[in-house]
Amino acid sequence: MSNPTVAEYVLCRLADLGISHIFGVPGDYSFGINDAVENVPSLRWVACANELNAAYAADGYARVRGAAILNTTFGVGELSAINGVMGSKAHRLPVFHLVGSPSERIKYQGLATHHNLGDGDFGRFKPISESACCVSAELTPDNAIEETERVIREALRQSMPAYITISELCGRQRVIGVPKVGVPLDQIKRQGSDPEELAAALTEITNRLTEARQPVAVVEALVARYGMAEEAARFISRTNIVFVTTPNGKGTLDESMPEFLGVYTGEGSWPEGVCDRVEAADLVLALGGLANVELNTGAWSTRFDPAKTITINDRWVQAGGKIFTPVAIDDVLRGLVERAQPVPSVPAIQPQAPAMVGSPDERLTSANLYPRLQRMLHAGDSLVIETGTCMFHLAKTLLPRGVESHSQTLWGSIGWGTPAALGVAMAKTNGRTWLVTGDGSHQLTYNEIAVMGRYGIKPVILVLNNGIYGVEYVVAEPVDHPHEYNNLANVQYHLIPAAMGCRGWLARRVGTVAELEEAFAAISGHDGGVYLEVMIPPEESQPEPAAYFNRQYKLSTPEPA
Ligand SMILES: Cc1ncc(C[n+]2csc(CCOP(=O)(O)OP(=O)(O)O)c2C)c(N)n1
Ligand SMILES: [Mg+2]
Repeated sequence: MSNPTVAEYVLCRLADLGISHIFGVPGDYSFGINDAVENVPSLRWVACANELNAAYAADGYARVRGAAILNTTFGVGELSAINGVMGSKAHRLPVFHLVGSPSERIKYQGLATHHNLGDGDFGRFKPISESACCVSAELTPDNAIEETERVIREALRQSMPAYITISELCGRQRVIGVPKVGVPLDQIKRQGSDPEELAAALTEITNRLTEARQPVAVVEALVARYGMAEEAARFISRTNIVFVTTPNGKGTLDESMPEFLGVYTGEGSWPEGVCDRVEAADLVLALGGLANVELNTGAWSTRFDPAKTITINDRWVQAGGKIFTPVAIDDVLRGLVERAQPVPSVPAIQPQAPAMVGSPDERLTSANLYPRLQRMLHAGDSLVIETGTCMFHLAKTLLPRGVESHSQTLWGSIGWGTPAALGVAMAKTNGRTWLVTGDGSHQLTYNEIAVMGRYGIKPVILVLNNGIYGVEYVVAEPVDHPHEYNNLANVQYHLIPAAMGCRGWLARRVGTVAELEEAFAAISGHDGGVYLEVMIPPEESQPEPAAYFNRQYKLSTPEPA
């Protein structure tokens, strides 16, 4: 049997990882890759509305499957995807970005083509696209087998995107050499450890845990990126160490675990008592590092004493001034599970589901919406949380047993949520995908609803219609007039699914508690997509005091001593 083409080969190798969908927009120069998808039976093409949406969808997919494939065309396509791919880099997701480029027969003659500046320079976009990735390769028939192995290995090792460019000509030519067959992602050892360093790191951590009277673990999303969420849960159950997540780590571990205290984000922590409890700990074990950015730390109000903190990063452990490296996060967590001994039990804080408030005829508000939403989530469901006011409310909402959540607490690119929900839903094998998004964010990418309808995806979408970029009002400097730039176009959101060709969707506008409850009752027995336009009063988004604005953006000249 003849060898596969270069494009078929790389697609097969990526599919071996357990990826079964490819998100993208076709285009000249990329047809070699587009056509190859049709020859790889285990891969399904997902035709996204635009390249940025495709990148966001791949990001969502990689959060569930561990890796994803994105395909765009030269210049115009790849540049449109960059914001999304950069977000995947920030959130440590191995997204393989395949880009088709002009044939060597064009490049070698220096012919000018479209999707370029008319000067025959074909090297302009590669460095730009590469900057959103941790590794790159230009595949040819001669190097495809070796280069594909290198790129996959490095993207998985660093858990970051990879840029793979294939010319239209090379994509259609057969690989030279003996093709390799890969294994699923969860069977791959992604990073190695130095045995002495690992032993020393494990001894340091276990000794410090034995001495500690009041230890606490802080869980970050990176644990899940290396497929270690279950191992972290096992460690917590065996030691009974109490734990918190950060907003960025929320949904990584089951919030119904008895050891779960809440979400630690400095002064914005939830529930009451969590901040003091974390800051009083004599040992903080940070599983998966700490995303030390203002969105994740209550505007840098978290307090971690380096002398009392041990941080388990992707490939190194820090205990005060001691650095252990290279030690892979999976080796460290497995080692800790083996050595686990119960730590002193201290009274845990029991976070509660938000209280039910609001009578049937009351207008909807955040206060009466989130408790009802919380009670609709069931084991196996995933919750996608867009950046905006909903992110702050949902960080403080207890996730029921078996519910995971995803957000972009670091990159924070609005519009991510809608396509990411498509990716999450496609990657999942059971449970519903819920999306909570503000109206402003949704306007950036709502054309992806048509893609959901086309592929029969059945998410539950809540669009919070306050008519404004609400969170921008909250964090903008208080002034005596509304900012025109924070006001939105008056969209009839609940009409979108029908206009976008979504069949069998339940789409409604809800403005009162009774209307919301009725819609939620209808959802339970509904086998189809759900789209609720939830009317939220714009008055909820009151500006924070000027002092907050200054703390967040640090604009005032500091008081000299
Ligand atoms: C791509 C991008 N553009 C602009 C911003 C700045 N931004 C952050 S939040 C936000 C408003 C979100 O408004 P909406 O989705 O309506 O949610 P709300 O806060 O009103 O609930 C904006 C414009 C951003 N984060 N990302
Ligand atoms: Mg809004």
